[in-house]
Amino acid sequence: MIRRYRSFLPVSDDTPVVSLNEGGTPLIETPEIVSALGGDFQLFVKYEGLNPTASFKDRGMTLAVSKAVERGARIVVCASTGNTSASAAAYAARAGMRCLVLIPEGKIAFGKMAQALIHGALTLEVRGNFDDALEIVRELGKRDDIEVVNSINPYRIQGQKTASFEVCDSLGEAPDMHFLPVGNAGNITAYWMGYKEYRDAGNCSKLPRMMGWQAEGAAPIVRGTPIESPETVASAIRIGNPSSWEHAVNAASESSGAIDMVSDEEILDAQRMLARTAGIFVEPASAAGIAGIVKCHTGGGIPNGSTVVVTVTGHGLKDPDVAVENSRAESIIVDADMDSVLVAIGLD
Ligand code: AN7
Repeated sequence: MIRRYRSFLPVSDDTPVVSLNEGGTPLIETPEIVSALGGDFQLFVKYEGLNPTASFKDRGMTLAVSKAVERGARIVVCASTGNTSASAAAYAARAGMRCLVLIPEGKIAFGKMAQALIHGALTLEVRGNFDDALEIVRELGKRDDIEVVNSINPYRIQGQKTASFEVCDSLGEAPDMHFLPVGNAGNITAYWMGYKEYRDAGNCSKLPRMMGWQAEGAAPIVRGTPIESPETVASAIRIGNPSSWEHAVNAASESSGAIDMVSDEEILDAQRMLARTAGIFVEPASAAGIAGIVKCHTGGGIPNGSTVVVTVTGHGLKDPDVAVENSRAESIIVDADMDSVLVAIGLD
């Protein structure tokens, strides 16, 4: 990814590129979703769960870790709701660096915990939330041998902006509207930066309206005040005081977009709907953008004929516990004979 968009990124020939072949994720047209909503627009899903560690974080991590190696840092550190830690752990392993992750105790999805542990990151569960963990990480970052790879690291945002380049390259133009979930607000900041740079370079001629979505129980930007104890089923965006708050607000206002919120129920309905209607499995936080499309369309907010892109940020397999529960389905145990199977499927 760094090699492909090198001229837009802060790298030189001397930067040692640490990569797992991230980026190049599919942009999938989903007319079945639009039909289900009774809409009249074109919808494309940018499936970021198909990155090497199954979330969009890899785009920023390849650059942040490459630059850390370049400057001679020895330890990669982050606070995380799960995906940043998974990505940091993998890229640190690739770079031969140590990795320390601070996660909120008991509040990250099972798959993400598996990733931090299997890649060998020293994993601390903090008795507190993401915001508490990030405070500590900011302090740790004052040490010279430590590289903080949260999105307060500007290379993270620089790397993540490549997703908007890919959207424009696929469509041949920027979309009219771009939906995505908002947690710490780095990604909406990155996309907006990317779209503007691509337009300035003459690679697209317009800019999309940026439509960011928080979960109702963790919607500090929408409510205009930090949330002390954020709560949502979408654990990835359970964040009460986003680092890139101002940038997110600017992206929404400069683009005539919005930052709004959806309920946990709307998020779970959207996760199920996307899986059953389009065959795309995403984690709950990623479904917030889909829920945002449903809400926006219902309110008449998507003009007919629009080209709409939604970034689904993380793979559904990250959070199997929520998925099984949200499926509202159960497997049936049967004896290993034809009669039992026929009875179970109602064909006896
Ligand atoms: C799947 O991993 O903050 O608004 O520590 O994992 O750029 O923060 C994750 C965030 C959306 C929100 N979707 O993105 C972390 C972390 C998924 C995420 C977001 C996250 P930002």
